[in-house]
Amino acid sequence: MARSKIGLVGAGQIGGTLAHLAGLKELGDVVLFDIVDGVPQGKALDLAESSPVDGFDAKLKGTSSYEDLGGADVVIVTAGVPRKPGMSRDDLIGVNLKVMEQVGAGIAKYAPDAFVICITNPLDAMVWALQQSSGLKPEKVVGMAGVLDSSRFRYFLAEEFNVSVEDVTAFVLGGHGDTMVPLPRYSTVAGIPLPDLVKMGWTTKEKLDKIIQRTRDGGAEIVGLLKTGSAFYAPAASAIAMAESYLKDKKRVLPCAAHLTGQYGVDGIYVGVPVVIGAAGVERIVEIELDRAEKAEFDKSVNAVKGLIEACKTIAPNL
Ligand code: TXD
Repeated sequence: MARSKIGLVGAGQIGGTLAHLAGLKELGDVVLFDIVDGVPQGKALDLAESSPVDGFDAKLKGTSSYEDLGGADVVIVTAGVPRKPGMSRDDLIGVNLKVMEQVGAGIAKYAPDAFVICITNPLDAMVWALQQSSGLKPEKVVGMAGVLDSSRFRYFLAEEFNVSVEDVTAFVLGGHGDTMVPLPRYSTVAGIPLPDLVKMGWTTKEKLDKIIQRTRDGGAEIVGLLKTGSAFYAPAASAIAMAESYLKDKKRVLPCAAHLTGQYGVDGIYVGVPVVIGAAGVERIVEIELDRAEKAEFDKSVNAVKGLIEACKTIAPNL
C-alpha cells in the first residue's frame, strides 16, 4: 500500500513540529508549504537528515507551490500570524482571514479529497472560513483546539493529584481558550469524576476553579513566557492525534471544532464538541445533555464564536 501523504500549509513553529512528529510516527510522506521561500525547504531537508538517526522512512519536501499538495490525504493548516504578548486571538482575524481564503482555494484545487485540520487562530472562525473558501464537505474540515485545551487541563490535574497524565481524562466544550467550557462531571481520574474527587478530599473546589482558569489562560501563559510567538509543541501533538485517528481509522473520540447542524441547538457554525474521527472524517458528533449552568456557559461561548463569524462576513462578504 502506498504511503499516505500529509500536506502542511505553514512551515513555522507548529508546521515544523508537525512535520517532525509525522516523520517520527511514520504517518506518511510530508510536504511542507510556506510562502517564505527557503524556510519549508530548509526545514524539510533538516528533518530528512534526522531520519537515518531516528530510523523513520518518510519523504519530506519543502515547497512554495500549492501544486505539491496534490493528492494529499491530510492537510493541516497553520498558515497565518500568531499572537504577540497583549494580543487576543481575535486581534488576528483580519490578516488570517485573507490567508484562509488563499489556502482554501489551494486545497480545493489540489487536495479536494483531503481531511483538513485547521489550527490557525482565531480557531473557530478560521476553520469556518476555510470550509467556506475550500468548499470541502464540512465533515472533512475540522478545527484543532479542544484536544489542546483538554490536554492542558489533564496535565494540570495530573500535577495536582500526583498521578499519571495517562489516567486523567478531561471533557471540554465550546470555543478555543477564553470561552472554553470544561465539564468537571465528565472529567475523571481513572473513571472517578472530579466532583467525587473533591468529596474524597483529593482537592478542593477552589483549587479546581484555579486549574480551570489556568487552562482557559493556557495559551496566554505560554505567549507571556515565549514573548515572540505562541505554543507549538502541544498544539502540534494535538493535531497529529487527530490526523492519526483519520489515517488509521481509529475512531477516537476527541474534542474538535466541528460543523454543527442543530446539535447543542447550534446550526451552521463551528464549535468545539466531542466527535468521532475515522476514515470518513467527522463520523459522529457526540451530544450530551448539559445542565443549566453548563448550557449557559456553552451559549456564551457560542455567542462569542458567532460574533467572530459575523466579523469575518463583514470583512469578506463573499464567504
Ligand atoms: O489551539 C490552537 N488552535 C492554536 C492555534 C494553538 C497555538 C497557536 N495557534 C495558531 O496557530 C497561532 O495563533 C497561529 O495563527 C497559527 C500558527 O502558529 P505558529 O506558531 O506555527 O506560527 P508561525 O511560526 O508564525 O508560522 C506561521 C507560518 C509562517 O511560517 C508564515 O510564513 C506562514 O505561516 N504563512 C503562510 N503560509 C502559507 N500561506 C500563507 N498565505 C501564509 N501566510 C503566512
